[in-house]
Amino acid sequence: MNITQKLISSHLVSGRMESGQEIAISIDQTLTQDATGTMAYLEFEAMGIPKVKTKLSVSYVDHNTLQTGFENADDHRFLQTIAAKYGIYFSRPGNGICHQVHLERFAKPGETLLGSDSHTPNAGAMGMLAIGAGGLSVAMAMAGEPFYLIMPKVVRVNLKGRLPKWAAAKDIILEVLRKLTVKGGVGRVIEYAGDGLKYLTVPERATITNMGAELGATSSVFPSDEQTKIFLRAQQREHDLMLLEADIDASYDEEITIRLNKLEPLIAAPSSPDNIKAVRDVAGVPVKQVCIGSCVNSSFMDIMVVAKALKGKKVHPNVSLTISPGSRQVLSMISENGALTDLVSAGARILECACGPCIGMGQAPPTDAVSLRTFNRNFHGRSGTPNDKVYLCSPLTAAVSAMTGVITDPKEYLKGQGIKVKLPKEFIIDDSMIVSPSGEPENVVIERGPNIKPLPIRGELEGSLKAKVALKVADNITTDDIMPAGAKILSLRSNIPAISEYVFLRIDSAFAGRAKAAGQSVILGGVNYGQGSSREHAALAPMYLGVKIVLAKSFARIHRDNLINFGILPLTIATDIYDAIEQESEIEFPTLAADIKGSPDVTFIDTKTGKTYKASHGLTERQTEIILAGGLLNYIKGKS
Ligand code: MIC
Ligand code: SF4
Repeated sequence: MNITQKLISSHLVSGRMESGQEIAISIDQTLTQDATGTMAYLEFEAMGIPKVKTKLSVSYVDHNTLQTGFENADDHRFLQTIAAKYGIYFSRPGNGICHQVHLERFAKPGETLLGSDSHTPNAGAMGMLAIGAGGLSVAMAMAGEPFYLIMPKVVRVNLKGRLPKWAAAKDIILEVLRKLTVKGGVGRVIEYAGDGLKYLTVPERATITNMGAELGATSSVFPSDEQTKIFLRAQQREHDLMLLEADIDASYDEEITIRLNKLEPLIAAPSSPDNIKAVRDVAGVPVKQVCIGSCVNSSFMDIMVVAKALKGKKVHPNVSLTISPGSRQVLSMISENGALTDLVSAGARILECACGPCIGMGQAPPTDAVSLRTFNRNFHGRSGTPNDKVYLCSPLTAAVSAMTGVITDPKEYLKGQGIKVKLPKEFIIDDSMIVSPSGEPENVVIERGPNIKPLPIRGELEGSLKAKVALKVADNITTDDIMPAGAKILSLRSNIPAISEYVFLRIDSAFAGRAKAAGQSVILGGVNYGQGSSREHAALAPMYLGVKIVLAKSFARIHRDNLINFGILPLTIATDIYDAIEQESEIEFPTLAADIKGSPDVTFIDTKTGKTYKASHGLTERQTEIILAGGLLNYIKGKS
C-alpha cells in the first residue's frame, strides 16, 4: 500500500477503497480557526453532545485579530468559553497561525485530522491524513461521526536529487502547480516520494503540503521518517513518532517526477497560484510591497532565511516590508537569537503572529502596485485592493526583492550562492497560550456577544422550482469571489444575515439585493466553481439569500460538500448548456425532488426558448437524503 491507503485503511469506517467510491473515515483530531470556528461550534452545540469525542480538538484564533469593533473580541470570548466547556484546547490570539502551531505542537503521524480551513493538509508534512472541510463537517467529527469523502486517486510525486542553494521548498510546490494547475489535484491525494525527501525538513515539507490546497487536492502527504523524528525531537515530542512509509511495491494512480537540482526560483504571477513563471522572466518589475509570512512560509527557518538575507542591509525606500512570524514559538526564537533585531534594523514592519495580510486583514497594497508575498493565494482582490497585482514566491526571493525594490532572482543576487538555515536542535517550548479545557465544564458559562446570530436553516428541497439565473460567472470562481473576506467583512462571520449582503460583492455588487428580492434563484458557474477556502459562509450566505441550485461545469471538493451540507443543490452541466443559458434566463425544474430520488440526472427547461436540458447531480445515496432534507442539520434531526 501507499501511505494514503495505509492511513485510510486504518481509519476506514465504511465503503470500498476504490477511487470514486464514497468512503467514511474516523477522525482523530480536529482544528478550527476563528473565522470558521464560531459557526462550527454553534453547529456542534446544536447537536447536544456534552464533550467532543475526538482524541484531540483545538480551536485557534488567528484570522480575525484586528478587532476594529467589538465583534471579533466577542467572538474570541465565545470561542474560549465554548472550548473550555466542550473539551477543546484553545490557542489564544497571539499564539500563532493554526497550521503552523498545529504542526509544531499537535500533528501526529498515522492519525487523521479534519480542519475547518482549506490549508489543513499542512499537517500532511508529518505523515498524517489531514483534510480541510466546512465547519459543519468538522462539528460532526467532533461529535464522533466519521467524515465522508470520495476515495481519492493517489498521485506519486517523485522528488529526485537536492534543491540548489537558491531554490526553496516553495519553488517545489510552485513547480507542482505549474504542472498540475489549480484543478489538477481535484479528487486526488498528492503523495511525495523519492530520494530527494531525505533532505527536506518537516517545515519545508509543510510548505509543500500546505499549497496542495491550491491544486484542489483532497490532501497531500509525506512519509513519517528520520526527518519527522528530528523535528518531533526538537519539539520535545518524540513520543508522538510513528514511522510510516509506502511499501516498496506500492501502486499509484498517477506519477510525476521533479528533478530538484534543476529547479530555479519560481513565482506565481497575478492572479492565480498556477500562473507560474521563472523569477528571471519577470525580474526587474518594480515592487512596492513585500509581505512575508502566512501559514505556508512563516516557520522559524523561513523567517531566518529572510533575517540572514537582510542582516546589515536596508529595505529599499519604495518597499514596505511586513513580516508575520507563524507562531509565538517562531517569534520567541528570533527574538532570542537576535534575528528580530536584524529584521527591524533593516526596516521591516513586524506584524503579529496571525494570518494578517493573507486574508486582507490590513496591508492592502497601493493602487496599481506589485505586492510580492510568500503566501499561498493571490486571487483577485483578496489583498483588499481592487485590481491588485499579487505575486507569490519563496521567502528568499521576497527578501532579496525587498532590498532591490524590483522582482529579483536570488540566484542572480547571491551570485550563485544561497542562504540555508538548519532546523534547530531544540525549539523553545512554551504552551502557556494554549488553554486546556475546563475540569469543571458544568460551571463554564458560554459568553455570546450580540454579533453571534443563530444559524439559518432552509426547509426541505422543493418538489419543483422555477427561478431566474441571478448570476452567470466564468471558470475558477473562488470562495473569495463568492463570500469575500478582508477587514470589513470578516468580522461578520458569526452573523449570516449581515454577511450575506456582501455575497459576490466584487463581481456584482447588486447581486445580494437582486437575489433577496427574487426569493429563489440559481447561479450558473464554469469549471472548478468554488475553489479555494473552506468557508461554509460561501454556501450559507447564498442559501440565506434564496439560492437553491448552482449549475456549473465542475465544482471544487470542499465547496461542493458545503453546498450539500446547507441544502443548495450542485448540478453539473455540459459546456453547450452553460453557453445556451444567460444571466436572467428563467429556468424551471418541473420534477426536481423526484429526479434527485430516481435518476442520476435532473431535467430543466429554459422557459423562454422552451428547450429542455439535463444536468447530473452525482450525489451519493447519503448526499441525496441530505439534499432532500434541506441540508445536513435537518437530515441529522430527521434521523434522531
Ligand atoms: C483562506 O485562506 O481563505 C482562509 C481564510 O484561511 C479560509 C478559511 C476561511 O475563509 O475562514 C480557508 O482557506 O479555508
Ligand atoms: Fe490564514 Fe492565509 Fe493560511 Fe488562510 S491561507 S489560514 S488566511 S495564513
